[in-house]
Amino acid sequence: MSRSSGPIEVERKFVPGPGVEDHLRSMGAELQDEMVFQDSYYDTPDLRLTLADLWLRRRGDTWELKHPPVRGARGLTGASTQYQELNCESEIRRRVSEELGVPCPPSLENLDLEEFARFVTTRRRFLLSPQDGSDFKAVVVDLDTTDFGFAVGEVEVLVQTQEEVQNAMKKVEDICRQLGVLSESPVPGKMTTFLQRNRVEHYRQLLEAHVL
Ligand code: V4E
Repeated sequence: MSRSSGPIEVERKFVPGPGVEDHLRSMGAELQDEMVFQDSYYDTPDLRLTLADLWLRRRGDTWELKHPPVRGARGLTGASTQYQELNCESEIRRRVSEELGVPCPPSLENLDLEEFARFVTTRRRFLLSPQDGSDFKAVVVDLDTTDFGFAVGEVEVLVQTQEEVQNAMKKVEDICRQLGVLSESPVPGKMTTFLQRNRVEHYRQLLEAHVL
């Protein structure tokens, strides 16, 4: 069993229609939280982090790094994604400096990083409690709208090991099907849309590298 540090987020995005909240409630989902947060994303000037599918951001006051759980692989598989998220600043520094081939600095600010995106998200988070016999603790459904006029939904399950990812993908797909929002091709998220609209060359390079 390959246990990695921190849970693996298995996710599938969807286009939220007007009746999505009613539909979620009819499936037994409950609104858990509504939150507003600002994300700032960082990369080197030559985009080495995002071209390697590493997504470094500050969400509020917290540094977060999303990276594929399998080194060298991509997080996008079919229409689903799997990413591991690090929230510990020292672990993030270690992973980022390793990727850039430089010694681990005392602070992320010592690395030659530039902000390439910043936006505010309003998120309504719904929880689907586990059914009897389910392998998963809970399924989270986030409904996000951004300050650049974009809306997207995400169905997410957390797992601890790579062996559980396949089952989690099936679960996420099943929930999307029940919600009537299943798309066979990946649905663009907030970042993809932000880059497409505001950073065309960065977006083009990520497409060419098969990151998006
Ligand atoms: C991993 C990733 C990016 C970072 C943002 O991740 P995402 O899950 O889209 O955002 P968010 O704010 O909902 O994060 P959460 O709050 O759930 O932690 S930007 C692009 N990627 C890669 C990626 C991809 N290649 N394809 C798809 C469909 N999504 C993301």
